[in-house]
Amino acid sequence: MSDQPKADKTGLSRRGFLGTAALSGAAGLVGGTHLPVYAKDDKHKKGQSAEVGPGELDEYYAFASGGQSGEIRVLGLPSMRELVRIPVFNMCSATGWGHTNESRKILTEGMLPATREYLNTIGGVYPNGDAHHPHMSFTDQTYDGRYIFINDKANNRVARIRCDVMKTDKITEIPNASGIHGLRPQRYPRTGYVFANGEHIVPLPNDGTLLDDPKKNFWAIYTALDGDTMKVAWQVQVDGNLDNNDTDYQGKYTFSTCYNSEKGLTVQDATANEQDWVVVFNIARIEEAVKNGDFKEMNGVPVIDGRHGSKYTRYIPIPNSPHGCNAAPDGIHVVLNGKLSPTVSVLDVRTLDDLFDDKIKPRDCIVAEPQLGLGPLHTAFDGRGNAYTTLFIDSQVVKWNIDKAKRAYKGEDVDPIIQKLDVHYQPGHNHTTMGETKEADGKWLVSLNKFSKDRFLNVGPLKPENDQLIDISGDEMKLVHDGPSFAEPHDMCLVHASKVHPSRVWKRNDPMWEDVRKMAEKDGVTLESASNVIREGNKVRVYMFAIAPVFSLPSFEVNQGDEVTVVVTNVEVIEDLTHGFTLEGHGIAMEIGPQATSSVTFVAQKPGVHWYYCQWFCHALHMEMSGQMLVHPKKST
Ligand code: RUQ
Ligand code: CUA
Repeated sequence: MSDQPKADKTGLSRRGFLGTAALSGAAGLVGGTHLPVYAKDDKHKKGQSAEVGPGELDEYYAFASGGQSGEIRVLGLPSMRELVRIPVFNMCSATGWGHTNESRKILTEGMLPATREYLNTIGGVYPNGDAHHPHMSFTDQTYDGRYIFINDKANNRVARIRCDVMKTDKITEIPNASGIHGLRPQRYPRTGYVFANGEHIVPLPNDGTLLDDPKKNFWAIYTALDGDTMKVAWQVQVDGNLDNNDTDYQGKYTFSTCYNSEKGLTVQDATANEQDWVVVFNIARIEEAVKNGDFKEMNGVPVIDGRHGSKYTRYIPIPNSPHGCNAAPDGIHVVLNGKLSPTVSVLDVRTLDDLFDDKIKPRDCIVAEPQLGLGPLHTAFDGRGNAYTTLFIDSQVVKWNIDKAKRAYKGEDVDPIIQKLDVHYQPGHNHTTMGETKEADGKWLVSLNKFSKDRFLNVGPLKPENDQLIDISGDEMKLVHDGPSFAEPHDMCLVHASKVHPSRVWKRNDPMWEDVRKMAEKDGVTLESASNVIREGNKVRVYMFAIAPVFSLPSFEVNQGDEVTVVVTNVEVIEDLTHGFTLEGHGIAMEIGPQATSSVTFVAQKPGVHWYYCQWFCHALHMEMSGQMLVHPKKST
């Protein structure tokens, strides 16, 4: 603990507050070893129990997207208890995401210049997002606990969340593409690439020069980001549009469904064809193209021509406006969900080398096409050869067997359907535990239903959605829990707890506040023991640290019109001892976790006394953890 702060200039010392730490209620956790206690397995004898008793931990993390809320929610499974929310594309009153300098850097640094210019008219950062598809990074075909990636359909972004601290650390705005929707990380050898679909066709370039003739001028773009740098590696221009995507288990191919092969701009036009397609991308050939210069550069990104006839892609006809795209954990099959067709189409990835060598026809890659019911949207897997497909219109989940579906496709008289289970109501995505990895364990399925209707107390016209937990460990699916959720866990990623290793407190050398640390060094200030007010013209930098129940600066003074940066470092070493800094009447509130530094910049416009206080309950004297900013009025001249 030699890197811990000692006494400071205000006379507050760590020792002085040791006595009060006991009052905080958190002291008992110091240095505790936390061996996970998962819900006991003996409860599961007759089917599993979803009950997780008091003090027991869940066996899985569920990373749920927040849909149009723009955030990620972390739940425990099977209890479905919500554990934490991670702000991503939204603004957050609790944590200051969107307001702190640290979050604004992440929100702005990957922005395109035109967006930056536009956003200056509404406060500099996007206040919203539409987060659909959270997926964890992979190493060797299974989750590796490093990152969660997620798309923002509303503002064409891809974000990365660090699983060690459960905070967003990179956001990249994707050029040339529109409506970033389907998103999947590369499974093998590792992530690697993160593939992101542009759902909407737009003029290429979309700079106002080509505003009409969608068939000729509007295009959809497939993007590969480098998951390590979050920079765009390359893009592919395709025919039709792009909806959902997935990658294979071999690192060779990636796939995307297309529901608008017509390139229609209206519902009627976009649904005219009986068949649309799945487009397959050949990763090695595309990398060659980038190396050999077979691309056009657009907004600093190599854009490869992947339209019909190109050697980089193949188009496989699929009925009808297909939606979900799901690779099975057997590493062989990919299920394309027919949406307007009652069928799903099963593609065998082992046929794709021949397809790209033109030895077979596109439809030869389809090895099954079972008719499942109305409105198949997404499919999940149990690792035992079974698939679970949501039927939006029928409000059901259908369990079916891949092998039987293949035999039926060849003409054998077998019924691939094992069971249909009613869900409530209109399911979109579904997800199984570890189901998109080679370690699919077939224990739980969550059906994310778009409507709840009568399932919960009426809360007025805007109702929750319903995320239902289904036990799939036995021969029969059993519905065990209704989970109301607000707008809108669109999709989730179910990860065994043993894969994720979050920190208990921050590390002082975290890159999150690197900029602030440099600024402090220039000012000759040590963040961990700071109680300094540094003035440079009308710029004022206020440094303090927080230790329950005080800020090291009980007050500070500035002049009206000063640009003030407040930097607060939480020097607590105790787990779960988060402080906050809320400045009354200024729209400022930030979270400062144990061993973290947060900062915020504003202009002190309002003369007078303005209290600041800690808004995260930290101590028996939490109410007293406060101070005052004195703003002297501008001298009239
Ligand atoms: S798509 S309900 Cu945005 Cu995930 Cu299928
Ligand atoms: Cu510090 Cu409440």
